[in-house]
Amino acid sequence: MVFQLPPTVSSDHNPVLQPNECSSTLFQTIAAPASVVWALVSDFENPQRYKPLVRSCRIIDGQANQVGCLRRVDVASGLPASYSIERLEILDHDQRIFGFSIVSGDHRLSNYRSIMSLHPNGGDETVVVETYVIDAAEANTKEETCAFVDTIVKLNSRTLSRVAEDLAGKAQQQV
Ligand code: A8S
Repeated sequence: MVFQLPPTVSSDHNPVLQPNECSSTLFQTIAAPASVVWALVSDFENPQRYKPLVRSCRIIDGQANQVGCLRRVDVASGLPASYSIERLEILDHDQRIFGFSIVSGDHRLSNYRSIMSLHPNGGDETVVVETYVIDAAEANTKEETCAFVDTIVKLNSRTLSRVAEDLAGKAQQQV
């Protein structure tokens, strides 16, 4: 499968959309250094560290945290899905850019791709920018599909913020 976000998305998060696709970009400012946030975001094998709906995760193909590897994510009960198979697409430790795609699963998310970039904001703050693109789900409008995904992505970014700030606070106490 070809990762379909154009190269420019890593810098301007502005993908060119097909008629059946929808996209959204979310921002989160976190009171923790980028290194702390990056340690969480870049750990493809352990999304449960900051995604509260993830129950467990394991690498099912390739070498953990190497581009191209696949993970199986099992999610909490009560959701419209139980698992998702996801591919690590981009892992740039220098620029702190992370991208993954959803390749299959028992959910209705089709052709989901996401890119996250971290931007140090001075004063030990980090701005996280996440852009995703997805095909409108069958029998749903683009707005409905994006509203569903936005809810999950916002929940994840709030939890990322809390976990990273806790870690940063602990790191400070040890100094
Ligand atoms: C992410 C983003 C998303 C994850 C979705 C959109 C998902 O893990 C959950 C419910 C679903 O219905 C689909 O960054 C799926 O993880 C929580 C199982 C893919």
